[in-house]
Amino acid sequence: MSRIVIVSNRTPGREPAAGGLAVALRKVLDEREGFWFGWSGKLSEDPAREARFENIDGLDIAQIDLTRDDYHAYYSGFSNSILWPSFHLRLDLANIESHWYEGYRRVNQQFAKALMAVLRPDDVVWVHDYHLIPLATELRNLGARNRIGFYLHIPFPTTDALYAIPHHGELMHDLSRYDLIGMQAQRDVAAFTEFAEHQAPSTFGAHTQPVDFSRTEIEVFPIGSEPDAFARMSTSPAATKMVKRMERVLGNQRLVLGVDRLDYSKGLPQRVEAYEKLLANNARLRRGVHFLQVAPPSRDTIKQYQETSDALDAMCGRVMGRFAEPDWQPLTYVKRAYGQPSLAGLYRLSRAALVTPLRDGMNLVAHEFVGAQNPDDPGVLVLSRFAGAAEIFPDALLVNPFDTDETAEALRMALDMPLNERRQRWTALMEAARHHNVNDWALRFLDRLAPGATATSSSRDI
Ligand code: ADQ
Repeated sequence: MSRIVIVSNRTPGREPAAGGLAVALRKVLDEREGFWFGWSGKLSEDPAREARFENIDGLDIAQIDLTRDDYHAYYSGFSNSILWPSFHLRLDLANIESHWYEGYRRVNQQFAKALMAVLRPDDVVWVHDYHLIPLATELRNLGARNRIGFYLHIPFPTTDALYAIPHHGELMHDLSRYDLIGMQAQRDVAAFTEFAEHQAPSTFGAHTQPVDFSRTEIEVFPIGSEPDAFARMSTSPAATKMVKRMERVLGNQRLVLGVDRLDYSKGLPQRVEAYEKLLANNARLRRGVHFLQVAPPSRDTIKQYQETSDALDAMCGRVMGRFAEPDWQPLTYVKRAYGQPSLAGLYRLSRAALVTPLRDGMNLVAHEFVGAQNPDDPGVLVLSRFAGAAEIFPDALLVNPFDTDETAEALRMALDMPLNERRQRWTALMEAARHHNVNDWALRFLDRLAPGATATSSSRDI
């Protein structure tokens, strides 16, 4: 059996993996020979160009260091200030400094060189996410003929948003050098197909030939979590400890929960505004409900992230000022990360979760929340239509997160929902979460990428 090489921007660290993704890919590498390749997290003025191999808790990892300048242009610059906002249709927040592209390309070349030196001809390479779109091209330029797959964790943009990205023609050429591209949702494959069919024939980039996806297979592979692991974790000692802490504060109040990285794509200020409207429109609910938003800072060297954080501070302050009383607080806002068991406890304790991103590849919090519910008394999922998860969870209360009146009303429905309906909805959600679990996701992608795999009727050759 061929080895599996997983490539991502960052290699997993020593600390326990935060998300299901790292855990699932670890499992793959427990069962198959192979290793995980990526950036070490270290910056150095004169980094070695060869990959360093290390075994961390049973996982074989190969990593390289980067220079501070390259890292800045590649990661904070092109990846997170141009690609991330554009792919999430936030051109107003993009910072189009086209020179960052050179650093982005250079880092992808460094990745390719270091990886090529340790790659065997029959290794299967699985590349993750928007930081590494050019990697297949760079590997192929060095002679790699391996099967190479790419998984996009974030949404694929509309053609207009794509055109706002410097060097988008090159990037589309780069995508066409993969054998298989996986995306989160039908919506993404539709946007991609629109480009591939109508724009690619007239897109050249720096090439004499137009972009041609005829040798690339594209398919939807919705990622998921490990819902049964979350179910177990939700009654673990660490979860119970967190639940007890919260219960002391809550008394008879019902908990409404939000859990997100602090990112403008997650719709946090809009969510707080919706909660404000809930309290304004339903005086009877005041003192009987408490909103807890957990949002650890991320990418906080980027100005747009600091501004989102400030906007959220202001919104929370406004709601406190408007509704708090000496003996009642309408909300708590916590800017830090918690371990998965503590989160699982919070998910289980809450009567409703607000998962309302303005746009999201999938959104794993939705999956984790479903997994952690008590089947006898489950909470309600209020979910954005613009998360990939909306395709998986039609039984959630789906909302337009830009419409804060609608979100407020959905939250009211969630809080008033009779037990019977909550159970019915949750049963359907749990079935979907199990069906789309992260372990099957990884195996399905690797099956399709395996040498000699043939297209299924659900896949789309373009
Ligand atoms: P993210 O944008 O990071 O991921 P998401 O899918 O919600 O978004 O995953 C976040 C993960 O971080 C979850 O596992 C969650 O438990 C964890 N997390 C969030 N807040 C936390 C906190 N306060 N403490 C501890 N853990 C916390 C990108 C895409 C998504 C896509 C995933 C996976 O943007 O759309 O679903 O990749 O493909």
